[in-house]
Amino acid sequence: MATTTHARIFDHTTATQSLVVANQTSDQVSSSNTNTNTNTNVNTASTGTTQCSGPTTVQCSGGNQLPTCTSYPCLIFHDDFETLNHEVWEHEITAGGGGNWEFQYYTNNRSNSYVRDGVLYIKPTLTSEHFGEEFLTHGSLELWGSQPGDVCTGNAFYGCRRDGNPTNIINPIQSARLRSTRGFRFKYGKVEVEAKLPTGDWLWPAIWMLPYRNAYGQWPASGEIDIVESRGNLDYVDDQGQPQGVNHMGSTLHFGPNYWHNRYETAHGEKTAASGTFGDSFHKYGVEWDENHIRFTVDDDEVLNVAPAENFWKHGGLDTSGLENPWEGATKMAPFDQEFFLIMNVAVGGINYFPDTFTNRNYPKPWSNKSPAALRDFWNQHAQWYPTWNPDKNKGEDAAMQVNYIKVWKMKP
Ligand SMILES: [Ca+2]
Repeated sequence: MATTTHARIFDHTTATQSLVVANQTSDQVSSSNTNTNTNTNVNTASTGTTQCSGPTTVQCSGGNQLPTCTSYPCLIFHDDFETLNHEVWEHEITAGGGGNWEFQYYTNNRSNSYVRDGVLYIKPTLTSEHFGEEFLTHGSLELWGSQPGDVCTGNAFYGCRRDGNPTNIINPIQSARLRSTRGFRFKYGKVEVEAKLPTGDWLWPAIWMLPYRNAYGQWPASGEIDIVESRGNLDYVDDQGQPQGVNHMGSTLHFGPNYWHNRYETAHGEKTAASGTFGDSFHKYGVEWDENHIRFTVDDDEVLNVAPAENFWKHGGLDTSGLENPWEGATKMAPFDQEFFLIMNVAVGGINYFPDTFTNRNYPKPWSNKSPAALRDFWNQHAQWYPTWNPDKNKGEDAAMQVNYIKVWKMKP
């Protein structure tokens, strides 16, 4: 199951730019016994001087003040997406993506992220539709910004400015990535997300979590919790012929003392949809996380359960590595014993998540992960992949990740 597809190791031979530290994944799945409409369990956020946000988001903005819990399970976060709450969700603005040289850039507009009828849409579109095709090869994508609402959020991987030329074109896809860094973060509890994943070749949706503070150092030493990731491809299989497209999903923990010793292979699970796909209807992704284990589910079926016998250093077989243990003296769940925040995004392509060894049955993969011009190679074949996004049907929303709600409960004091 664990394939090299999840490797975040940057291949230096392909690099036209500098070494990348990747983070792109997502998801948590969890389970269960909570009624999906547990408004009865909502604990009212304490008022005082803190201004609390609207009724659909049980969360005080600014400072991450959680509601006071008096009974358990205690709903500490609930976004039903009746509105797009910018106090909770910050849009990332960057062309650097998740460090996998993906083909999208992230922007903050209501074409790529919006709510309608209680559903959040994250919809990728073509950059050429906004700026013209000439822009890709001769334009400059300048994201540095100057106002609080438009400053670039990540310059890693040339994220704040890119200049196009015929070989190194500007990211041909616009998309969105939202994070709750300012508005909501938590340690231990249960997460439930109801979402419909995007359908369309080379789409890479993710619902995931990163540490609020890097208490144990840089990625992946402080961990990454991927609730759900998928590939939107219509007909895509791995080297064993097993499904790897939109009918398939995965959950993963990333952890290790450094970039080269990420032991995600020991904390990764996958599921194929029993029928249909994860893109043709809403599914429930869950995470149960406490001081002993972290467990992921889809529609209450277990995807992955990681319960380290002693700690993550031993769980990952790192005790024989000869390296320094960044979690020395910490709890057995370290690095997953700190506050994490939520992230939702739709990435496209890149050079790590779509292995060259997998087979796209409808037409060959347009780019090689070793190509120095993967963006160009991908874009040049858009007559093949873009129709699979169904841009002219259903407002193009088949290619959008759709999130109906996110709920987080604290399960005990
Ligand atoms: Ca909703």
